[in-house]
Amino acid sequence: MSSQRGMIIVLEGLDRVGKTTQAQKLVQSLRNQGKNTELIRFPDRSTMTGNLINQYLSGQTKLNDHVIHLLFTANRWEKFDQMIEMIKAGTTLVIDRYSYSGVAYTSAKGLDFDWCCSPEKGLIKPDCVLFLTTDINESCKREDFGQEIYDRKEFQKSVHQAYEKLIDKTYWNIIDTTNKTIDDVHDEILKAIHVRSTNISKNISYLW
Ligand code: NYM
Ligand code: MG
Repeated sequence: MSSQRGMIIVLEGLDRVGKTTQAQKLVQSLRNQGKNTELIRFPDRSTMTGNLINQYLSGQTKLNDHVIHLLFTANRWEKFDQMIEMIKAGTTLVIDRYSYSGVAYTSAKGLDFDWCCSPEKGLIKPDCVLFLTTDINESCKREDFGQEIYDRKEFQKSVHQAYEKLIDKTYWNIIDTTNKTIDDVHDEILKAIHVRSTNISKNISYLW
């Protein structure tokens, strides 16, 4: 057991903004610094709920908007115990999408914002959220955009507006990636995390 708990870092943002690339690079850099680090991605499509979510996102299965919302949340609760264990053991978690995606994407459909937040209550609160932004006209042109049901430009604009309601400067960093290289964005992320890491509470906090 390590004496210090692991840091919890979440990457958020619209589809094709570069979260997955940055999450992978971040894990590599933190490991190079000698920190035990694990990458977690939501939705985790490998579980039973993840399989249903995948069918929904790919358009194979239709589901009521409330049902799919709760499946995304359940997909996070499935990982809860394991995440607690890892954090307590001193492992840093880099998480590619989390509850903020859940609330932003579902509330962008018109569902009640508070209702969207409520099943997330009790999940682990991250120490830091890195909110990656870019010009939507650019991200919508990127390879693979359009493959899943939420990949429509007008909907992405609504999701962005919903994300804005969630921004909390006390633990969010907005990283504008427009016209920046992957390495520039990576450096900005490392700096942001360094600043946040000096201010981590001993105890784990919970949403919301
Ligand atoms: N998504 C993701 C949600 O609608 N709710 C959630 O809770 C999460 C975690 O799933 N368009 C949406 C956002 C994405 C899609 O994610 C799949 P990704 O990172 O593109 O695989
Ligand atoms: Mg996507």
